[in-house]
Amino acid sequence: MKELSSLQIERLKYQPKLPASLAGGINNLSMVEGSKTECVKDAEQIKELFANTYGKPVVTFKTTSTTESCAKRNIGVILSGGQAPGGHNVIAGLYDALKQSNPESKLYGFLGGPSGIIEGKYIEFTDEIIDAYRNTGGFDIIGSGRTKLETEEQFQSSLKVCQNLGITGVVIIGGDDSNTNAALLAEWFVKNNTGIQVIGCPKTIDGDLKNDQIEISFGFDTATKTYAELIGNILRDANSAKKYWHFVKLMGRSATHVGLEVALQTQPNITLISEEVEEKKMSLKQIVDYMADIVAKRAANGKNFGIALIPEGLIEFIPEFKSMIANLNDLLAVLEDDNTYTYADESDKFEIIESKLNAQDSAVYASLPVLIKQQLLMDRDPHGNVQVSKIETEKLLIEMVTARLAEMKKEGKFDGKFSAQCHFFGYEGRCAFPSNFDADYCYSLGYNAFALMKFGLTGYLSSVKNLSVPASEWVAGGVPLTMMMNMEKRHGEFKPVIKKALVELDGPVFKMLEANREKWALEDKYIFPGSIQYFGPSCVCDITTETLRLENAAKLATV
Ligand code: FBP
Repeated sequence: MKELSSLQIERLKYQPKLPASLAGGINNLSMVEGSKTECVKDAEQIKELFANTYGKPVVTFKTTSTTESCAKRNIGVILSGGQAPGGHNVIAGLYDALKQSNPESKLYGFLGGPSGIIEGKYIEFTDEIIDAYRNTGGFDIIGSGRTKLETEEQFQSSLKVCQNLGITGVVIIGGDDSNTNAALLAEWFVKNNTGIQVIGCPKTIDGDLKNDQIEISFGFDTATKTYAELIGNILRDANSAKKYWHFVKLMGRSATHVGLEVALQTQPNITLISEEVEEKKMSLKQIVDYMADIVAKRAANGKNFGIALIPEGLIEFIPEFKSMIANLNDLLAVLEDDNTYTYADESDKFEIIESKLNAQDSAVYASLPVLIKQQLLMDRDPHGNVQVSKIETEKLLIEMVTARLAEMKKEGKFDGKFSAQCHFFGYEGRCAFPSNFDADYCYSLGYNAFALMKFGLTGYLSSVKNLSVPASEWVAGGVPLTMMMNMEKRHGEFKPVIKKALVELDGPVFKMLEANREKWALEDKYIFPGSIQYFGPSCVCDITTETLRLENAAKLATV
């Protein structure tokens, strides 16, 4: 019996590329410091909360001819939050850098996410373990989790675990919430003179952990290519059978970077962008009218088929829902703590909720189908986020578009057929074999994370920039986590958090969609990207995303 597929065997052998500044080896590096930094907003509060780690400079690395090895060190690593292709390569890069700096050094992997460091559950990595996971998708090497790391007790237990293992550095691989925790842990470790450094690595397929210093989070490249392949296949199917409308919800909890990227790669008939919905204050009815109008126009041209991309987080951006969900979050937190409430049955629960919300929010909640009402009451994730992956917006929209088209039929404005299929693409892309881009980027991020530790830094995010050019020209360095922070309301309280990067409506990526979507709605300009290629010509194996290409081209144009 085969134990590995041919692709698995070949991918294990792939040697990820490093930026030239790191390729000279971990022992031949020098660090260049930039000027002091400020956070994005709420400087007073952030400065006070991060008195020891605030305002540090951005740094970059250069190769030097002077060789300097390191004393033996023990480092721990955590995978945190949702899976993203390339996580194993971050660990491989970190491991290789650590062992190159001193073969006696040890890397420990905390199991099951941040809870691993709190509860002292870990493994020690060996060459054998690392070699079995090089260039593979998934986080199964040590598992992941969404435990928040923020209380004094959790920090105390983490300290004990680190001290028992002789750990002097922790790398947290995560998204905005997990890196917020990394910043809190870094600050606490410095404040308590523990000598333990904390470095973050930017992970999330959502692509919303980015700023001037972080061009993209890892996993976005592979996940969007995976979804684009699937959407391309569905476009072909729709264009062949010519009988279905496909409503596809795409992952990306808040921002619509995934939907936007996939739209540019495939050119579907409808692409909803949450940020635009919010900016234009579009109601659910207006969104439905917009979609029904395109369905009717295509039907008038004899096309009773098409494809619509719906962002996972849409519901939270529709103004009437945004307010209702925010108040519902606060209400659910209160009801959870107040055990005087018991519910006879589900409809009793809905009634209590409706009676406790203000009139406007109550009306919005009451107007929803039971399925969506139930889904909105599901547990929040540990960071207080609604689990939008469980809210079937695609079904809600199909139901509402069907109803609107029935009305239009009566008004003589629609004379076609509307038969819809729904899909949700999210988990399909989070553990794919990392593309060459993600394999290289992740390995570099991990390698670079150790370089930041080597130079004694803490409270930094590993940063590798200049990503639209060949890997050898990438720029490796670090950016202080506090630089990305502001204060936001979570679980009813204002907390320091890393600001999410939403789609910029005046940015080049959205502008590209805006300039083309009318044409794509009616004329069929579908593109079929096919599957990710790992071996073959560079023009198909090493291409990155349209998002990165357009954003970096715009940056260059303004220089
Ligand atoms: P991260 O922000 O932790 O990377 O996770 C993002 C995400 O993939 C979202 O796109 C999605 O809404 C969510 O995870 C799903 O979470 P879960 O894996 O807990 O179902």
